[in-house]
Amino acid sequence: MSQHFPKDFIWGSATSAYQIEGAWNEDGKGPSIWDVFCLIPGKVHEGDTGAIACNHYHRIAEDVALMKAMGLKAYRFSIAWARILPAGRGAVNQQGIAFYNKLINELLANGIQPWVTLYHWDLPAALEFEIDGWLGKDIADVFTEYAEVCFAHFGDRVKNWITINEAWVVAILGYGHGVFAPGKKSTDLPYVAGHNLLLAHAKAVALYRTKFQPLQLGTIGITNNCDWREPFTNSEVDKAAAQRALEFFLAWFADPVYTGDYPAVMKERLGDRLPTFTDAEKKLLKGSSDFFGLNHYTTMYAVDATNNKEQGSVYGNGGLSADQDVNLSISPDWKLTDMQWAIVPWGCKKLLQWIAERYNNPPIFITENGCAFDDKLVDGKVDDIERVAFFKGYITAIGEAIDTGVNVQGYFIWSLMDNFEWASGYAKKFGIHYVEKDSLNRIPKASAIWYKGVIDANAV
Ligand code: PNW
Repeated sequence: MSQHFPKDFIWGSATSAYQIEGAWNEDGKGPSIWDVFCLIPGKVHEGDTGAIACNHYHRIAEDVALMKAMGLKAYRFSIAWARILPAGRGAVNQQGIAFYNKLINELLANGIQPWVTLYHWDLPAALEFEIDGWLGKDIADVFTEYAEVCFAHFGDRVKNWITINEAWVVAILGYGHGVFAPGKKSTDLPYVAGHNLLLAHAKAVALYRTKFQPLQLGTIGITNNCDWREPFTNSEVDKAAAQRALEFFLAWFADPVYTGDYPAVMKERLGDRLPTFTDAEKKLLKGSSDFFGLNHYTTMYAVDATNNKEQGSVYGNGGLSADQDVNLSISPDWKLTDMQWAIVPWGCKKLLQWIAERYNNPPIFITENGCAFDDKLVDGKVDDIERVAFFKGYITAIGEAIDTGVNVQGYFIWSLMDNFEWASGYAKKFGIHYVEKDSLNRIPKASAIWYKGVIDANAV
């Protein structure tokens, strides 16, 4: 499998601040919407919170040592906005700056490239109260101020920036289904939040490009998530349904970044529920990503639901389905992870080809791919056969996509360590190293050893 990968392919692993750091109110950090959301009864499985999580805040040295032992060349993490700006804007918390300086320096000292996400869902709570979070008209500018603080303090050493992680999840799960912070349930607000997330991305990139990139010489982009949608039959209506589902999922956020505007199908179906960009905003958006960041986990079949609205009106894993008239399903033959996400490596290959075709073969970095399975200890180690099989399947499929000309340049496993899985709490385990919700254990997994083998085999 290894022969498909270019020699300078980036092999890494990823995490996010709220899911691993803990130290939720230490050293001057302000509360985020996830700190608050977790305290609301019924929102998170068994009332779990990220207050301690993997305690990464206090374990930088040993966690970076684990990365080094695994042979990682790159580590994707996110900055907790409220550690840097406790009230979301205004005064900078120097202890927050010091924490990320220490992490970045430790990574570089160990030959690991930092890939930094500015926003992985932990909005400072002050901004939710004061300016209505991602619904507020000023949020894009406030995000850009925060981004500037990060570029100014870390950009001398950080050369890979990701503005927003998964705007789809923020918009649909945070403002549509209400299952993620800030917990709003609405059919219209996801499109408003999504609009502001895109503008925040574009403004931060414009600032980086004018003020920092010429000297710092880094790259900047956005990471979107998308499943593959396979037409359930060969009928024209099902093929169109699958295409529509992908446009409502991925093109919603990728078209503006590559073409300057939303997909036609969204404009037609949503009418004035979809905000519009001014000409200046279109210009700012078009070409605003140096690379295509993709998080990919699973595949579903798509069926046209135009004449079957009672099923289509239930939202599924694809957004607000009533807007799309698409019904989703999975094959009983597909194996599932413990998240109940189907394991379909060929879906990953098809999605990569779809992106290459629609967006003129951009450099793609898979910034997340992975699976949840319970850990069974054998002689003190996790013999995670299913996870090894998952990675073999997906990495082989990615290699095949590269063979057909798709420009994939990197792959980050989700996640470096098992962590706080948002509304699912600690119930489902991801990643390479196993962490008890309140203990300090990191136990090696067979998949980590296997992944090291892949990295070594592809070493430059
Ligand atoms: C991503 N969905 O979340 C996030 O970037 C990670 O923080 C998270 O731990 C990981 O994937 C695993 O869930 C998603 O409903 C959450 O389609 C939900 C969905 C997709 C991605």
